[in-house]
Amino acid sequence: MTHRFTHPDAIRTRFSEAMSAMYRAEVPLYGDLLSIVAEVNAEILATRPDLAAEMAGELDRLDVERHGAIRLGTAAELHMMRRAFAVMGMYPVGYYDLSVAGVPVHSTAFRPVDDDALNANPFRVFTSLLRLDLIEDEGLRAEAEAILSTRRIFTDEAIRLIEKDAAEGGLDDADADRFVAELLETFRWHGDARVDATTYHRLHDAHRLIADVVSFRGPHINHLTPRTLDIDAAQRAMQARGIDAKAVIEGPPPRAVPILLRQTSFKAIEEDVTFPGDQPGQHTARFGEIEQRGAALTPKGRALYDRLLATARGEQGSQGASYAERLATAFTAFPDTIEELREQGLAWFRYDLTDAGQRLVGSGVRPAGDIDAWVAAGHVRAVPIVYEDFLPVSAAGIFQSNLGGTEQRSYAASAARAAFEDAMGDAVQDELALYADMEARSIMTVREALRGVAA
Ligand code: OOG
Ligand code: NI
Repeated sequence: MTHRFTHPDAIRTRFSEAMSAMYRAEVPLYGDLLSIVAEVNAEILATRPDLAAEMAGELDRLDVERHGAIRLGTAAELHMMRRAFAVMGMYPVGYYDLSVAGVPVHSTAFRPVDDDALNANPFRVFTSLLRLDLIEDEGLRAEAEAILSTRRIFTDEAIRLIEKDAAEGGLDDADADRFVAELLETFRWHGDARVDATTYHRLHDAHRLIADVVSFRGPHINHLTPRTLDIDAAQRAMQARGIDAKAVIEGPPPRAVPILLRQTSFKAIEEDVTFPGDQPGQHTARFGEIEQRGAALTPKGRALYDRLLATARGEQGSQGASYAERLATAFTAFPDTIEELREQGLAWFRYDLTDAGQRLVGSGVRPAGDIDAWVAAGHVRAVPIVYEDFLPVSAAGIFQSNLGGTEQRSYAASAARAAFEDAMGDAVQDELALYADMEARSIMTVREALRGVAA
């Protein structure tokens, strides 16, 4: 039986394209980042045929790949946002407590979760919820709450289509187009503030981020990030074009085998806004970012990453003059070949048959041993699974740099995952379980192919 529903992957692609076009019009520098990344990626693929071959299955998604970020104000907004993302096959993965880094939000990433959906389009949105409970001034907290309680960030038509999708199990093509256009309105920039200048400044004094979330009509998309294959080259290209790039690339140092996520951004731009009564003002929130993704790490690998990063950041005594040097020195302790990462159980892998493995299947010989033996014999290939998520320390660095950089606050660290999930109306998925599952399924497929020979 065929049905008339448009696939969620297709809706997600339409939405991420619409978002990219909108943001390029709103923040022209983002268009520059897209062209830098396109140039760098083309150059790398032309000069590194090994990489091009290794990435074969992933190349299709590279040009469309990007992530964005929004900051929400209320539980109800997060709840409806979760339902809106579900229409596009995006689900909450991971819980990030940014309060430890002095940013009064907690967050999740809405993203596709299974192999096919990720390959079709891995569009992700880092979604934060403001934590009013961390505002000390009770009067200001109540005021912020009252202001937020009267705004409506979704159009009536968007809500109608979200409900229709949930009730009927999908949207047809015309409804899908309408949904994309209506939901886009939620992410649009509105320069006309909902609060007067005095209130804006009071909120701003409590924390820049509070002003950004509370003062406006909606959760404007604050950056969109294309994925590069060489972030050092992209960083140099940004500087060569005179773009005011962040000084330090967040995440691990340059490596032969990239791990996790490296990110750089240009500083947030100062934009004209108007307060009620046509009073002019200025607001700084929106920026651009470039990312490079590498291997997803196992809990053991992640623990090593966290420890070495802490060392480089001087939290446990560090060596080297610049941060880049300290980082490079600390990470000499992180194995940098595919074989070591695999043998030491530091990264997750996807396994598939090599040409030799295919021939073996065809010849009817059943190979002895297990996955390790088949890899050693050259019948099976291990390719690192791409990290699809975010890093809390890096995210905090990104927040800090685009909030003006100088601000240092501290909050009594307190994760509030249960409250976040309660507000959202669903639990966040465990990213480690998702990677473990991908690896296990690929081993099963390979084993079936090779064992089928003997059957
Ligand atoms: C989100 C910052 C986090 C990333 O790539 O780590 C982020 C924000 O500024 O709202 O996007
Ligand atoms: Ni980002």
